[in-house]
Amino acid sequence: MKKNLFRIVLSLFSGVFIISCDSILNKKIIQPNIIIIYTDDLGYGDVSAYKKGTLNTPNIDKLANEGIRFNNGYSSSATCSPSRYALLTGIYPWRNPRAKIITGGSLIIDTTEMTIPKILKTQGYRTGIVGKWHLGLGSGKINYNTNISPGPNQIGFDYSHIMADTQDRVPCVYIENGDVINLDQNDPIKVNFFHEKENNDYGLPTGLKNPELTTMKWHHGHNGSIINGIPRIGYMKGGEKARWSDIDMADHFLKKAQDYIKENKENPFFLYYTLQQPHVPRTPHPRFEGKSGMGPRGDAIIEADWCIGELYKTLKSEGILDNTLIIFSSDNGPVLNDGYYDDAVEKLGEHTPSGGLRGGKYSLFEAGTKVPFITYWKEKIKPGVSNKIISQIDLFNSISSIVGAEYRSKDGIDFSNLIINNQGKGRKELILEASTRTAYRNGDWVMIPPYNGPAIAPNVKIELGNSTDFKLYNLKEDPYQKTNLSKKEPEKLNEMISSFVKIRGESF
Ligand code: NG6
Ligand code: CA
Repeated sequence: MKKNLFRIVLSLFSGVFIISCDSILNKKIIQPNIIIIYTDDLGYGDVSAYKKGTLNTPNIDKLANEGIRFNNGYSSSATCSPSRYALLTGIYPWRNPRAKIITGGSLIIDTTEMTIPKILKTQGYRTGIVGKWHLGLGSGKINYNTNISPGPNQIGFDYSHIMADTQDRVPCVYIENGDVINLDQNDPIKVNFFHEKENNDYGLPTGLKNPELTTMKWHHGHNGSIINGIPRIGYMKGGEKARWSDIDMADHFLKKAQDYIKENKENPFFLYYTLQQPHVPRTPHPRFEGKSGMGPRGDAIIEADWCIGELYKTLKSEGILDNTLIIFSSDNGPVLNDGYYDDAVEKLGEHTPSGGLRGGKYSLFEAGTKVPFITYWKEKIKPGVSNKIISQIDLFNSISSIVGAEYRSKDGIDFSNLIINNQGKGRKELILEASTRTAYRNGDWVMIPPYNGPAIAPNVKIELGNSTDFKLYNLKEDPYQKTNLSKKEPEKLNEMISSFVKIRGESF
């Protein structure tokens, strides 16, 4: 009774609806450990289970081949912060004007909002995040020299060990439960960014002034403070002892994730393991250098795959593999040159990060948001492939259902039956987002409205989906979006526009 009252009060505050709905597991409530493994900028074709090619990801493939490989799995957005917002809240990112790529900004999840870790806490789970956060911290200019709040610990995580934004943004330090690790109070951290009034490089070397001091050269953006030879987005002073080592980042996060698993294996736990690869700057440990033959981007993917294999081994050696549901995906599609000269373009060879899909990161075309999406649960999930449409936005409702909780977000759908039993329908329709622009998928059809802006992003050289006309594609016949059918199929186009407007509103 107390618990129910608590839930009702919580739901009133969070605006999340509680509906009575049976769990897919026929009311038998089970509490598997749940791990979401989330990569950064990994494309649909970067996983060899999706696209056999020159790059091999045996550990991710194992999850895909022994679990369910979703061929129509989507992130909510073609960039990071909005996707991560939607994943944790089950709310479309375009509903939240603050859900844009964050550079030193405030927390974009309201502390009263319901989140996946909060749901799991109501069911007695321990909850932790290890890796990239990128959902903002604090509620104003962040002071890294005191406990930083609100952050992950205020939106449902009992434990957090994170980098604040991205590996290419300052401050280059790890933050555990709100405190910068190894911070020396006599060497306080100061940070500011190009967009801030201060715009102060503290008189320290930058990529712009001192390119000779960089070991990785910037191509566009990324010409602020030089940390470990890498010029970053923004300026940073102090915190020398707290700075991360880029080449050790993968090992660092892996170790923290493994420790968390070991410490919490007696309780049901949730781990949100958010790897930094293959986002820029790509800094695989030297033991992975040259392994892919594709330069640092390929090597970083091999490193990420290795980390996932090691995490898997830990689950096995701790005896909890068969009681752990693993969900693997990526926050957005792939990009090659995202701001540094790192041979990603030059050494790509035959590899197709998007698996041939049109576009990439930042794009409204398929490759922006169609990403690897895998669910794995040893013995419980039968190996299979699904062509049903599913979005990361659906994980909120689905996870809630799996653990027998009744929270449902208004934008998500409970696909627990699909995720675990490979049964039931997928989504009929879905709004896709890229840098606040939106498109619409319904069944096999995709409609992209007209948007101003360059057709191809000048630096990253990715087709963004901007044009003066409506675009309409039938993915069944044309998965690579080569033929715009908007003129040939005016009725279909109108039908798509009106369904889109119903969800999105007129002001898309
Ligand atoms: C962009 C950065 C890009 C990357 C991206 C965020 C420039 C020119 N580009 O602004 O390098 O950091 O933000 O990527 O600075 S995401 O995957 O976290 O969304
Ligand atoms: Ca990303």
